[in-house]
Amino acid sequence: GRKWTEIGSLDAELADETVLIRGYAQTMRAVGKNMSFLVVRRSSATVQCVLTVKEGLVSGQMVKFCNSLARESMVEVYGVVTVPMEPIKGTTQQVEIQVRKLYCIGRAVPSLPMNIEDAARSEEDIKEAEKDGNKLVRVNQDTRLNNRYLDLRTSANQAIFQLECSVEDVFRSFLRSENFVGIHTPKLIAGASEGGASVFKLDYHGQPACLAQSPQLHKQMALSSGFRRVFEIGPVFRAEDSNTHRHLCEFIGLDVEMEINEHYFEVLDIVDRLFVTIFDYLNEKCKNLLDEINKQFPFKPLKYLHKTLLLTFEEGIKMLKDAGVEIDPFGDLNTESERALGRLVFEKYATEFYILHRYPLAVRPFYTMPCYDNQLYSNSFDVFIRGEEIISGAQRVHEPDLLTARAEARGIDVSTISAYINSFRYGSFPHGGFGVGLERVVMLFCGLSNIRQTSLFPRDPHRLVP
Ligand code: ATP
Ligand code: AMO
Repeated sequence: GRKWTEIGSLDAELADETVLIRGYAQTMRAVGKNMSFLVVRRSSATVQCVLTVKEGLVSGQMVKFCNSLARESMVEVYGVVTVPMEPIKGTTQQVEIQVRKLYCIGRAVPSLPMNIEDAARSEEDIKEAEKDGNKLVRVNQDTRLNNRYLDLRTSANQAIFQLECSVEDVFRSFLRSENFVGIHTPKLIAGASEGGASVFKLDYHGQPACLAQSPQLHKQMALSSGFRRVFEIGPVFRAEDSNTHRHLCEFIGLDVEMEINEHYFEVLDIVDRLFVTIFDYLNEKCKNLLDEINKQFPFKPLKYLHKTLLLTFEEGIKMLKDAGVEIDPFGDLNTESERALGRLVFEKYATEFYILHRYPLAVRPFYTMPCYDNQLYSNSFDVFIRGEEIISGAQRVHEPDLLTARAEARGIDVSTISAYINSFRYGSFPHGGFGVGLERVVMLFCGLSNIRQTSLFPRDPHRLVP
């Protein structure tokens, strides 16, 4: 039979064996009429295939066929593995294939909208080449996103989405080990769950409806239904109306909701152990992926403490004030002050991951529990990586009359959330939780500059295709 082999597993141990590989024809280099070098790529692995008429291995026709292939065509190569005398430059695998047969099973168009080699180049390499007077092609973000299925073929991009999957895996397995149950809440709902502004409205069989801005109402109703600890991994929709580097109109939310016995610190303890577990896993088990990402997008490893730093909002405000940043002690932090605080925290505590809690009640959603000792503050928190928010969370108001009053005070039409409020009228218990933006976690862990890089087919205000 034929021996199918992954390009990534081709090594000297397979010397003299006949193998069959499948991959993208990355480059073809003709040497005279009788010889050609073909580099074939799959995922992040590349191998050099040699076609030569000399020893009668292939026909001149076959060499010609190889040279006429369009880049990125899908090919199958049947041949013998050899180990060259000299180390091979430019491919990941340190063996070659002496080609016997070459088939093209999926032709690419002759002129690509972007070359994968161009798309895979680091900014550093481009600048380095420019110093020497060589102008290399820089592929801009619109070209990348318009041709995302090509852009995603680069090694760094392949690695980013494998890493993202690992974050999901660890999120799930950690929470399962802590007795959380995974749930799926509806994405078609009757009203806004996070306030009105950024909601996608639609028609639901003649009735007005919304795409869920979060699983907030239903994850809490799951607790009203007797579940004590739940999590969800699912899409979240926000009709963001401006373009930023960290907002998408559709993102993947990692949500948690849990019973509280005595204090919302029980929720913070889950955040702490969950994220330390995720970061440790990425650093220990995903080294190859991080290396691949680093080659194109160099970044310093995230600095985090084994016990996550916990700061109160008041302490944060004081740090900012002491550093001369003008700030409203009962207002929300803006992007700039969040970044500034991130830098101050790093200088003082040597961590780029921390929890800021006890936010002013006025800047938090209506369902947030006020602090018992001071109603100006709330049992709420945000979590930051490298000075940018990845998580919001809080203890919730589980007392239906207070919840109604808080919603009304925010101008929310209570009739649209009566099922949610009523769910707390049948025996409720203290609870809290949080929501994480998956794309932000991967973006910030890897020090990437734009959230579109960590969304497979990003949705922003200007992009609904592909
Ligand atoms: P969350 O949804 O938890 O609020 P977020 O990261 O969007 O997460 P916001 O509280 O909405 O955070 O915003 C924090 C700051 O980010 C705002 O004060 C504002 O400066 C900035 N910001 C938020 N949304 C936008 C936007 N669409 N365009 C530009 N800046 C924004
Ligand atoms: P919040 O609105 O802060 O909280 O969202 C939670 C987390 O989701 C991510 N996020 C986004 N990611 C990409 N694009 C966006 N437009 C976007 N908006 C938010 C952020 C943010 O920290 N119901 C609460 C959570 C809770 O209290 O349980 C909520 O939705 O990483």
